[in-house]
Amino acid sequence: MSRRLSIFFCCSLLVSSIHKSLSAFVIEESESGNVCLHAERTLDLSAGNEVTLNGQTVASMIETSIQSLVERVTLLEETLANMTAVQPTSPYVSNCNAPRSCKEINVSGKESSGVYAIDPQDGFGPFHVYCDMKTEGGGWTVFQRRLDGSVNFYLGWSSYKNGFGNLDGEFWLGLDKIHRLAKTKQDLRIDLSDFNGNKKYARYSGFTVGGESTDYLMHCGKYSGNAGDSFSYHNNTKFSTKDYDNDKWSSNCATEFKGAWWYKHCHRSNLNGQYLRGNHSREAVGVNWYTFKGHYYSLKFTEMKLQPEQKKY
Ligand SMILES: [Ca+2]
Repeated sequence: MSRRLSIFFCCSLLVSSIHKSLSAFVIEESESGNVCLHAERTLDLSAGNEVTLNGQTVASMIETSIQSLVERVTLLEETLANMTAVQPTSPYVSNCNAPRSCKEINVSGKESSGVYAIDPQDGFGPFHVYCDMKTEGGGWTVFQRRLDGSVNFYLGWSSYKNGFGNLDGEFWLGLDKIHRLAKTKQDLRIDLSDFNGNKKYARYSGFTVGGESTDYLMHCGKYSGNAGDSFSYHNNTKFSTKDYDNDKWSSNCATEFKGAWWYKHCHRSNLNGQYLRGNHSREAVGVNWYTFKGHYYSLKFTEMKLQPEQKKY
């Protein structure tokens, strides 16, 4: 004896369009265990047989279904045609092979200081920086330089946010980019020279700069070097410009001391101050590093640079 497992109707488009027929199939399992399928009954639709289900002919049910499908496809086509192109949220797709920092470029074998493209791989795209490949092992990304007084540094918030100057000369890289480079702890190195050729430096571990929503809150860690520590005083302060006072003084440090800096109330260093070429009479308005030349001497040369903290490449 065979056992009837199930009965089903098959009315595929193929069957209906080619054979115009409707079949009832039976799956049976024989005593030997073989499963077989055979058409138990086939109705010829093309010959005018009117098979009805729930009072509707099968042919009209298929017709209705196809019509419904056509309407839905038409609606989809119209919707697609009316859609406008949507810009991706990030206009740049990172090149995963691009160097993330001057340190990576240095390690890859480039030993000449100069302008290079780097990409922190954060989805905001590459940009150009000046890489110092000579100082203390090389691979420093420079983000500030004073050199000859050719660039006006007494500028407002948007200028300090976006950067200004020339990477081969005097410049400020911009706080947005500095933040992208210093989201995680960096080594910070500051090189200084006076007009008599004396060179000093200050080094800090754990340098970080927050994003604009934090007003570029800066942290720095342990000092080393020979210029004296004139930056730890500014640890845990926000950036201030002449048009945006985030300092801890009742008045505005940036306008008082003609610069833009992580002022507290107010400063031990003012490397974005006025380029006054050595001694000046008004206190603390020049390119000052208090523990090197005091508050009445404007330095000849400054460079601020960073690289990933104690990272092995
Ligand atoms: Ca203030």
